[in-house]
Amino acid sequence: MDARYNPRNLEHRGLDTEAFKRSFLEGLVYTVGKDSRSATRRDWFTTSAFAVRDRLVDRWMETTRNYYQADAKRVYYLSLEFLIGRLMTNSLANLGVMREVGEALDGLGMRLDDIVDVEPDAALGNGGLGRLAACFLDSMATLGLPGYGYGIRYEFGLFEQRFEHGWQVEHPEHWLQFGNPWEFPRPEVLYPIEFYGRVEETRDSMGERAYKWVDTERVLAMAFDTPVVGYGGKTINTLRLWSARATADFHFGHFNDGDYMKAVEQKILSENLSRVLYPNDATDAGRELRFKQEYFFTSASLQDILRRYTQHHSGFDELPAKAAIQINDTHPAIGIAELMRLLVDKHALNWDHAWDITQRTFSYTNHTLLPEALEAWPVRLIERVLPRHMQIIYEINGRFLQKIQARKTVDSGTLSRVSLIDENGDRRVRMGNLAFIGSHKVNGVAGLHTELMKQTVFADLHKEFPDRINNKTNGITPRRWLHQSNKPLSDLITSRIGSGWIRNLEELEALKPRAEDEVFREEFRRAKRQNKKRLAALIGRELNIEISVDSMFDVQVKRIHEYKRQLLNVLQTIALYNDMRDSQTVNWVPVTKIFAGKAAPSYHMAKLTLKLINDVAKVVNQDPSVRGLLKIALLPNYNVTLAEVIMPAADLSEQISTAGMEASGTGNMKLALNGALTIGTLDGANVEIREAVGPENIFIFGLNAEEAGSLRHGNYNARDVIAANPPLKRALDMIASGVFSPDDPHRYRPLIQALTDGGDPFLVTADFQAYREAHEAVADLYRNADQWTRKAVINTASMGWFSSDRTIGEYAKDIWDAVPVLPED
Ligand code: B1N
Repeated sequence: MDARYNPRNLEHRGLDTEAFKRSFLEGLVYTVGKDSRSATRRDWFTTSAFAVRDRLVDRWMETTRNYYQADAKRVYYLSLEFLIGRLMTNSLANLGVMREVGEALDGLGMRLDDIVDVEPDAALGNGGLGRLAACFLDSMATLGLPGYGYGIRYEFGLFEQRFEHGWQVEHPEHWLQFGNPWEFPRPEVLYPIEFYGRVEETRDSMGERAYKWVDTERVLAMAFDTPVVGYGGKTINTLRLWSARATADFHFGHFNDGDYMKAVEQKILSENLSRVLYPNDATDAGRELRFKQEYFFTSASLQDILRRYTQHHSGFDELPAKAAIQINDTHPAIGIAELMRLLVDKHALNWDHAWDITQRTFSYTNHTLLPEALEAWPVRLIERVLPRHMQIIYEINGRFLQKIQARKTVDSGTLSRVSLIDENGDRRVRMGNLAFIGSHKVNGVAGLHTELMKQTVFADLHKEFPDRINNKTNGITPRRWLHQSNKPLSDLITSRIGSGWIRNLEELEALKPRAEDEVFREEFRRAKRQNKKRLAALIGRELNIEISVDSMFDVQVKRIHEYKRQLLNVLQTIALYNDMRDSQTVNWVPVTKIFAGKAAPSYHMAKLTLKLINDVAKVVNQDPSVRGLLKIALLPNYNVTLAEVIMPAADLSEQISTAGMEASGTGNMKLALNGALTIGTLDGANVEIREAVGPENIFIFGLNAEEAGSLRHGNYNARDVIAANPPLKRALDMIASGVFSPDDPHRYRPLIQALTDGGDPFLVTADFQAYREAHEAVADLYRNADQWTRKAVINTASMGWFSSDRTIGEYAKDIWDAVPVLPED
């Protein structure tokens, strides 16, 4: 008998109700240190989480052993963000013990729902990019791929949003305050990370030039591991997050006795590196601390990856065959220079050899084409913070430009555009170009986005390396976004087609004929209604707004950004409000407009948009002349947990970005999977959603990317368009004259001016009429509940391809060359 499997432990950690009950009672006393009389809900949550965690550990270690025994190729997903959310329901559902744990708690007089509700969100991300990384972890574990997530253990996650007098106010999100039962601190897994200092040129034993980075400041990166449970609980992977620790000897030697306090102060400051997540989504913060965060976690991860590799391999020739490193946007792109430094300076490989290994190991995902989001760090900053890396970047660039120059197709304009250094203005390093050049594959996140990458930011590089760019349309995990969050629909689906869809979402296809099944449609509607009731209750509690579950739930939830055009939605809402007041006899479809989303704290236009939504809501919600037909709810603090309540309850999904600007979107997929119909532009993955569900089951409107591009670059005149559209003009005049802000009539001048003097760069006015007509078509369809449900069913049934399992399968095959390692039995 293997010593690892202690039968007493197995009995102790059984998966049946009684075993959980025993663990809970024991854990409450001996792990949490409370008796059942004084235990709070949080104590019960902690107790339950530890009991569940105990049941992961054996399989977790087994997964690690299996990878090691197979000498499997590992996939490393480096991401500055992982937007995980809560883990209790996820762990229980993926382990398959939801019922048992629920019963065990019942037996102790507790309700699972109450316990789940005290868990804070792990909000270590801003939006889609971070959530995608979390979905990918779930899919890698479910598919049995040896995938590791690497990131930062931020002490403060994305800020908590509250509204005070309608304005967004940010509060710190101290998610670790009461401890985190899911993580395992690894104080022995510690790597030094160096900053500043200078480079000394020396000669090695062969008389070759060599470089030493000296007089640096050091910080330590300490690992915290969180198990990532695949569906079925067979494979359990690892998310390793780095936390900054001061070195033990931090500058104490440099100070005299009198400076002791100063030394302690310095020590504390050095731990700021992992203190807080930058709250900008699709914009570049451009601050030194951010750059240091990027290097901090990338260097720690690379050191860890090389340590794991060199334990069992000699030389580095096999690194590309044993490790695939995916960099999530350019945030970890400094890793390309870092791996070169480690291979050349520390392990004495020659440059060409090291470059070949680096390029074959790295691959890069681009998530945005917005110019303000493309990272470009000032040369002067890199020179100061990472002087050796700046030399390496120059060397990469010199050799690269020389090679390119040798090709006769290249002119000087091309050379200056593909260079790693942007010489216009203060000199900057183009991190996108570095990531492109240092990778064997570069991908976009939806078909249109990938095509636009080829035509715009990477046009020159694409011409030189036509096989490098490829598309990997995003996906979402069906475990969290249907199985766990929408029990009514999930149970209904399983009752008809079995539960295979949870692993193989394409099986939803079998639901398509059910669109014609009257009984199924009725049950589908009932499931939606149940979800709408739950959301209506939440809106009642949070906002004290009474909404009808019979109204159409029209939902726009995502970060607030001009390109996402929440303003277009608000203008249509005001126009509808006017229509409802003007025409009292029309049989209007009752509508509830539901908004949620955070604005970057320094993004004034986005914050003003939130205030506008709240101001309009205040007027509309209490106006008796609309007879309750229109309600507006802006829910505070949009996060994963709130999304899990909103997605299942939506009737209509708003995906209305200016065409060409939303790289993919993933909320669009979550909503359609849960049976919402989409109203949207031909942008991002909406294009592919239309192909999947069929053009008759989606409301596409407005300019396409090409038209939007030429309008933006031509002389578009928003003023003429406004003047020619009375409902639009009226809505704008109401905002501009203070109808919604009588206390400050000019409050919204910046928003109005952006549309008029500003030339309306996001083409809100250009798409307004088409958007309004699309909404009229939506309302007409909603009047016919049966027709609506038919299309909703087809939406759910057609979303199989948007599983992140499909996305990850494509990455594994086309980019990583990685295969699953499945446990025996
Ligand atoms: O990445 C998502 C896409 O679905 C969205 O369309 C896209 O907007 C989003 C800098 C970003 N792109 N860029 C970012 C986030 C944080 C940051 O500091 C940029 N996020 C996206 C997943 O592919």
